[in-house]
Amino acid sequence: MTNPLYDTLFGRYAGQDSVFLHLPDGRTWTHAAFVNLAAQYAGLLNAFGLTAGDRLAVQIPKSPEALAVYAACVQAGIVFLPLNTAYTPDEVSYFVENSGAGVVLCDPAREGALRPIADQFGAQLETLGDEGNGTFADKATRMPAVHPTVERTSDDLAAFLYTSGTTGRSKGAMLTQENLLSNARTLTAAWHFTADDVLLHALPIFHTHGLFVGTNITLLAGGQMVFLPKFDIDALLTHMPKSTTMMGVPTFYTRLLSDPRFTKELTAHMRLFISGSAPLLAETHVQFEKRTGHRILERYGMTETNMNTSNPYDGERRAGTVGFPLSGTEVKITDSKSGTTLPDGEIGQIEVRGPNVFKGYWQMPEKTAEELRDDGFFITGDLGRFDEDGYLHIVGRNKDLIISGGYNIYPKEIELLLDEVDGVMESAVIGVPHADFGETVVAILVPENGAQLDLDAVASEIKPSLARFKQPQKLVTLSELPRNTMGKVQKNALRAQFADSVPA
Ligand code: MLC
Ligand code: AMP
Repeated sequence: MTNPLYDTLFGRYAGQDSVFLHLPDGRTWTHAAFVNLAAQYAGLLNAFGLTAGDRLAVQIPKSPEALAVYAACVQAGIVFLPLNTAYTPDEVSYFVENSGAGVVLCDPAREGALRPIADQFGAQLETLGDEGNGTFADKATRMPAVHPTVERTSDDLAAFLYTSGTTGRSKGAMLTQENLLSNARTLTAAWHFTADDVLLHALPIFHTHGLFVGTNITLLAGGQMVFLPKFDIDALLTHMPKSTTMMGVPTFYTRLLSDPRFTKELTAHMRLFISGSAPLLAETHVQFEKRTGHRILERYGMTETNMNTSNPYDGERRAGTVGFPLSGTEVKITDSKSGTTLPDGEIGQIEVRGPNVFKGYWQMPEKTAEELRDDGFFITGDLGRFDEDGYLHIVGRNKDLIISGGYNIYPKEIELLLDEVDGVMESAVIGVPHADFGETVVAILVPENGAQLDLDAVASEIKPSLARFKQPQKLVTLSELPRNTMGKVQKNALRAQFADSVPA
């Protein structure tokens, strides 16, 4: 093999007229059409001057063409760097600068906003829209539908996925071909994916869940996807009867349950529902089984590690747990101070090791050293315990993180912006329970002596720098923040005080 990830997921489909994608408008894409387009894109990226190891930053709407950009990068050995479509230009600017991306690919609608950023950092800007339109698509039509696959080894980089940090600065998690391939192989086997499967795909393709877990497994198994542009309850209900599997964040499941059209009959053709990226309430699990007869299979993963644990396909899927370590992945619970392994049953930090674990953070050796031990164990920042039957329970987080509808939000990033606002002395950002998103963002502000804060004005001021999903749903003022004897802000106390402050 010359390029393990490309050969295994994409190259094998050259010339094959089997169906790969179903679109909501009834159109289909064959595997051959998909890999041909990817080859044209790979050729074009090379023609732009990008070669193996260079970075391509993409902020584009979900479409088959967008997925083909990923395949093209793998074929050309270019590092694929997908970005949340909700990020503002301010946010995108950081990723372009930090990654040193040579080309930025964006939605035609954002060309005006992103061109100055691309120019500033010496990157070429091209566009790709949700209908396969744009400058990139136009230029690609002139490229041949075959392209020489660049030789890569398993240890070469395939993608950078940025993940925020507790310092407020995002870190580029460097994922190798082996990280992605080993996890796809493990999950395909663990979840019994085959060529008969049709995955109902409504997740975004700029994160691990929708990009790697969903698509890599489908490609490896030779299955098909109903490829929806986003979560849309009507579309999900329409396409579920011809699907066999679905992957979603817990919000998908609570929204389905709140719709009376979602019935047992509608799920008759489905064999598996998988949940992850945020905690699934045991109550949701129970209600789902009552309504459909299906027990949701919950698994646990991260950007840096792909998937680590999963409830069993056969055997008890235990509500409120994330199951057992996946084959080839070691999971241990350690004391956060000493790092020693704790006996089963005790709560500690979750550490993982295996071929799924990333190579480190791009150009941040100190951050890498803090979280990735010399012996290969990665300190996840999650807290958990194994029960007497070996199921892993996630009981909390050692990191200051909010997960809203499956998107991670680091309070520090928002606090740094709030602290800059005139009249704000300091701030604390917390997550509070939310029926739809699981958690949502509340900002607590301490005004400077004598200052009167206009909370709407504060919200407007930070708006340009923050994606909509990160913006506080509520801002409140307090005369001071609760602190412990060490002077550390007691976020637990704030979370208790403001628990009911945001209605669903
Ligand atoms: C959208 N909005 C959100 C939001 N998503 N607000 C908070 N949290 C979210 N997650 C806001 C929008 O800005 C908008 O605000 C309003 O909600 C409606 O927008 P929308 O586009 O219609 O939202 P909707 O389609 O309803 O999206 C909700 C969602 C989506 C839950 C379907 O967020 C989603 O697909 N989440 C999946 C995230 C994911 O893939 N995570 C995996 C990470 S990988 P307004 O005010 O303008 O109306 C990972 C590793 C692992 O964690 O283990 O998998
Ligand atoms: P991300 O950085 O987006 O990859 O998010 C990873 C984080 O999501 C993990 O560290 C966990 O905190 C959380 N997570 C993922 N899956 C689950 C799950 N099934 N239950 C609870 N938390 C989860």
